[in-house]
Amino acid sequence: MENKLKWYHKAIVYQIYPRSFYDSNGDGIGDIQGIIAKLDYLKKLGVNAIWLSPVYRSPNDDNGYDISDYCDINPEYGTMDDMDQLILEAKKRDLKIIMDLVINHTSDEHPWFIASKDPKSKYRDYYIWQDKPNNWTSFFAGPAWTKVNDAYYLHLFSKKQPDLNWKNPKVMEEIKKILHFWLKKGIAGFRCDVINIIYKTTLEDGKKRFVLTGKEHYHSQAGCHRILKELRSDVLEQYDCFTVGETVLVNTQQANELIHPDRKELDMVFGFEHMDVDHINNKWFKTKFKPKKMMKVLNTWQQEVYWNANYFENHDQPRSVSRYLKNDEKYRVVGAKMLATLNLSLRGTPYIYQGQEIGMTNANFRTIEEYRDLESIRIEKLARKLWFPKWLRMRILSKASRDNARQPLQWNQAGGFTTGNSTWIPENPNKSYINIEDQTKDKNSILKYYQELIKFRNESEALLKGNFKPYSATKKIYSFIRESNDQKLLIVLNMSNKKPRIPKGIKGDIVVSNYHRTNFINPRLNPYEALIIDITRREA
Ligand code: ISL
Ligand code: CA
Repeated sequence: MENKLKWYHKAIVYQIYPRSFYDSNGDGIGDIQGIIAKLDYLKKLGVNAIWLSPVYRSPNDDNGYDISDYCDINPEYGTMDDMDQLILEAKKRDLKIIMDLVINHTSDEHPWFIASKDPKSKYRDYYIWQDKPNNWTSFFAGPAWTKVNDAYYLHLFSKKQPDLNWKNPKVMEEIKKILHFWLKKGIAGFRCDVINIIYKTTLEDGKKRFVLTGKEHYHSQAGCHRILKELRSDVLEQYDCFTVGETVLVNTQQANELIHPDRKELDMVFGFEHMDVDHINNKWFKTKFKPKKMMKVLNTWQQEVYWNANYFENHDQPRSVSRYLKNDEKYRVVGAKMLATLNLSLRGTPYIYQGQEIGMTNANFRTIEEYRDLESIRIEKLARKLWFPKWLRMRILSKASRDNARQPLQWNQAGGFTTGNSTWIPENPNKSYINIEDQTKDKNSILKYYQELIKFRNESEALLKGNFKPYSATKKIYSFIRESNDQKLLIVLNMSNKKPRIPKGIKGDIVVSNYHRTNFINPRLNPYEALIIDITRREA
């Protein structure tokens, strides 16, 4: 493995949610010129690649995850010229661009779908039409079928996101053209949206479930593997690029079946098992976060999966400081640094989501009107129908809504996201004390810690390519070893707000510490303390 590492194994990827990153023209919506304006900021942070959530033409039912033209840019974000300029400016700075590839579904406003409503159209079979719906349910709750005239079409997400029919070879040809279009422009890969559910083997009724009835008919099917192999051999192999799959509901075996190099499908996948440890049944029913459960999942993935895509935040997940820290006011700064240490020292390619590098928090909206995400709005309606009281509905959303991660990035005390006087989604008032400008000046800030940690990682053989060995996983402390030929590191993380004893026998040189620790005289770890200890020359 060590010798086979490619650039994307060593890279750190920064995810941009364009709508909320930086607004260059004062309309309250982030845009491509805004990204160009901030490339130097990203370069200074030290990341190597940028994954852009969708910027394609879209009616924005699901903020761009509903595409109406794959080879055009959403006018709210700019033009194709802006996009070409972004690719060029990024290249000048040696930053790679990864595009979001959403090919499970299109928008219902895509010309293919509009045409396919006519049963006689040659586009009819681009989508999945039936005279009668089956019992499948959508990821956004409710039935997965909607009626148009006398027939029903399948949509695993919103009804404005009809699923493509991957049994139709013409769909494959269309998508190949789109891949070539973008790769020829010089982009370096794709993050492939819900890629493991694109192939529907049968349309029979599913086993009744609390969520996602029907999934056994489309989850990680043989047909999906065939598609991925073909896209790779016929298109992707011709370019220096990589793919990371967003793969819902996969276990480690299924992950390996998608990414093992011998199979020639994807290069890595985002698993969800570590995101599932703080809820029962579905993400809306949050339980107390127990670090040990997370440690167990991470140990399994680290040891069993060929190469991991490591992340703790993205545009669908609540903010990690609000989610995993007992008191995110008191411990936000040390806690964010501890989580950074975890994210950047696991084996695999780390992904950082915009705002994570300054410890941005959940939204704390007070009214339902402040929410923008279609999923949140749907769930709130559903909960109202079920007589959930208002305080409970608001509480559920405040913990689990995707809008928690979608507030504008906080550039300075006034916000600094836009020059206009409104933003498409309310800003977080805590911008006054959580923002990039302040943290650039403060040498103890989360941002500075990220910069230093990234530098350390980029120079560390063990972190870049070493193997992973679990050391201990207790209720509070997570520790593991990363070892390469010439370097051996022990990572020790207190994932609690308590002060547990440092595990016995730990010696070595402290090379990273979020408390400026230089020795082990204090035998207890501070709340959320994180240490990287060089044990190359000592036995731990
Ligand atoms: O957040 C979720 C719903 O509760 C996830 O299940 C999410 O829908 C799933 O991870 C798929 O996400 C991706 O595809 C969706 C899009 O809405 C998400 O933003 C995207 O990341 C449909 O394209
Ligand atoms: Ca704008």
